[in-house]
Amino acid sequence: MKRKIRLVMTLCFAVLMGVLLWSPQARAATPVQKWGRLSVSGTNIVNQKGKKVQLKGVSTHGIAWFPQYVNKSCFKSFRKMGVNTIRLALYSNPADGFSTGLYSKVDEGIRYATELGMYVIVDWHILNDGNPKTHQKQAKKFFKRFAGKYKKQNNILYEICNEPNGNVTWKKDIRPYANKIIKTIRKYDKKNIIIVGTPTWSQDVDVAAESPLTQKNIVYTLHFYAATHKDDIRNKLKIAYQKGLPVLVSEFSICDASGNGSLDKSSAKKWMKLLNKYKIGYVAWNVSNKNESSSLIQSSCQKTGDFKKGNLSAAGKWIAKWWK
Ligand code: IDC
Repeated sequence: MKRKIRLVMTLCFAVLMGVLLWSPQARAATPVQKWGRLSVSGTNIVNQKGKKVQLKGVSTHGIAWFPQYVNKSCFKSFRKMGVNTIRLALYSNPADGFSTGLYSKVDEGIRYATELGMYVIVDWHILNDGNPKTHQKQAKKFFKRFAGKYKKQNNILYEICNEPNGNVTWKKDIRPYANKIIKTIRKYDKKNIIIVGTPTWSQDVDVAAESPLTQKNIVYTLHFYAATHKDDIRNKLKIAYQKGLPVLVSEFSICDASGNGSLDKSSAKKWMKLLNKYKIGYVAWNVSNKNESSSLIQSSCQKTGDFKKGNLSAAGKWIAKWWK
């Protein structure tokens, strides 16, 4: 008899635990479960309820050079530290490793981020190719493939030109390029946010604010490296924001613009305060252990996942304080 009672009680306990563990309240919600599909409202990115939200992300290095960090354990350890967004950087220039063979790596990254309930930025990383028009044909094919494949997901953002630079203007080059690529993406994906680069390595958001695009759910990129980019660029952000331009910092670090050199924490602090004031999201460059100051992982760390705060570089440790 006693044994029967014990058995019944154990069963009841097991059922109760099951119910508790599976109830939505008890399961820790992922970023995407909490916010759902993002959109742009006025100057800000908002969640499915229309509330302003801040993306806090990390960017891979070029996935041609550091593909080993595109893995679930790596992304999960950043999620644990408070990161809600992964940016997958595919350099568009063949000399910087571009190859269509890397599309499956991007697919893999999207899958891991999706399984973890994180947002994922698919970044067409133009840099040494300067003008986004240089590889426009390839860009169109790229976004046709990715928007076609992921149009039903609610956690994708498309970044269509990382950093236009050189003899490139907003009106003659970037704006027309953006209009074409946005059209390509919108044939498939009608809703997810599209991120558009700005002149001078994505610093001139003030120029974009003078003649913004007219489509919905567009944000404009401002990139900064705190030791190089200071009040002059912060002023560009203030001007753009006050004019009503929605901005996302889809790449930054706290060292100089080479991705190396010493950290400028005082400039970095000014940046973070300004971004938090405006509720603008930010994505840190880069997830690798390359021996340069912008790498988020210590160069002595050989792991490719399961990172703890102790594995982060000096820049990583400083930035991680802003994630929680
Ligand atoms: C840098 C990497 C470096 C790599 C170089 C290739 O940190 O390891 O050798 O690219 O050209 C950017 C770019 C980003 C740069 C980074 C630092 O978006 O690709 O990465 N940076 O220079 N804009 C401003 C700085």
